[in-house]
Amino acid sequence: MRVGIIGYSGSGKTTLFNALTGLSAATGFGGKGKANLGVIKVPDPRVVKLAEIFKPKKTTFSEISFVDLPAAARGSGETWDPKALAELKTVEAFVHVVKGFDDGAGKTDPESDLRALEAEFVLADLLVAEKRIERLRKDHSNPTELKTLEGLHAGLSAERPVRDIPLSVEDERAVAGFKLLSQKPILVVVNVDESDLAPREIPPFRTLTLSAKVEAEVAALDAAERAEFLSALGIEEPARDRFVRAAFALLDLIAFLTTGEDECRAWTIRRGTPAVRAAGKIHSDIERGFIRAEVVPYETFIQLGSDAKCREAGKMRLEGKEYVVTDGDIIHFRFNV
Ligand SMILES: Nc1nc2c(ncn2[C@@H]2O[C@H](COP(=O)(O)OP(=O)(O)OP(=O)(O)O)[C@@H](O)[C@H]2O)c(=O)[nH]1
Ligand SMILES: [Mg+2]
Repeated sequence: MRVGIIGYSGSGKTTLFNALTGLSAATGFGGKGKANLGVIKVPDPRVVKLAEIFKPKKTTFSEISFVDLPAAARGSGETWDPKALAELKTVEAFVHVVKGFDDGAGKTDPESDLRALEAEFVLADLLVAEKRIERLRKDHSNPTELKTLEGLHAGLSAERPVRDIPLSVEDERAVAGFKLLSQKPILVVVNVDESDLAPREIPPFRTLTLSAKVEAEVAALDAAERAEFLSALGIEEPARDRFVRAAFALLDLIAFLTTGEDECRAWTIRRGTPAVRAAGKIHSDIERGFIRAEVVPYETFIQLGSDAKCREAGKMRLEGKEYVVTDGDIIHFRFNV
């Protein structure tokens, strides 16, 4: 999963990036810094446990990669340069950091910052739609796409983000290639002062309230110090763990597991993915040559202790291509190429 960290300059994007990745990228550049790239492993105790049982050569967790781009200040017109915009198009979701701490530079208003940047994205998408509509009206090459885009244009003109405009499956297909900014799912992080960590809500967004500055300090500590520091501050769980859960819920992601002496591994997929597609996550050959999936839920496997015991007990199910994978399924794919 690739996530873009967005928000106005000084909202704390790079500070959050450091808190999530444990890296120490330089903060406070005001739109002149470099993009930061980082990857985290998704904590999954099931993978740890399976690795204890199988003692595999390799243990692999799911990963989330982050892109943190410097932004311009609010109200400066263009928040990102074209290169940054192109970068933003490549991510699957946004983490939108809004400033909720007081740095002495005047009143902070997380909600209006959020709406202002949303409006910039809506405008950027509107321009994309307009350009394409103009072209399609001239060359009549695709009446279906034109109709879709006109509908989209009407919504965007009324300041609605694409994600709030109902689209048919065909509409979705027609606009997918544009990678519209206001279509991407958003997780809002309200970056507050450590003295007031009370959760803020900004409907209808999924919101995490945290102090990026404190969390970045937390991330830099070793495990023993960390627990002490967190409890002293009354923080139950580090930002990274809260973040991963929220991101999975936002994108409706689940994990299935594969085991063996070579590798124990978690794979991230969208809820509702059929077995044959899940197989394709591992390798296109397994998707193409899919015969069946042998499935046992993680909990059952742990109770019984081995694949052989699961088979004996009749708990290893044989499933076909269309089987909908559920969270925690341990799967062995049978395939033929
Ligand atoms: N008091 C306080 N300061 C913070 C907090 N989070 C970030 N800062 C400070 O705000 C300044 C800007 O933070 P950055 O993380 O660099 O902000 P940014 O969003 O990456 O800014 P650009 O890269 O310019 O777009 C830094 O000096 C941070 O130390 C916070 O929770 N509390
Ligand atoms: Mg920054």
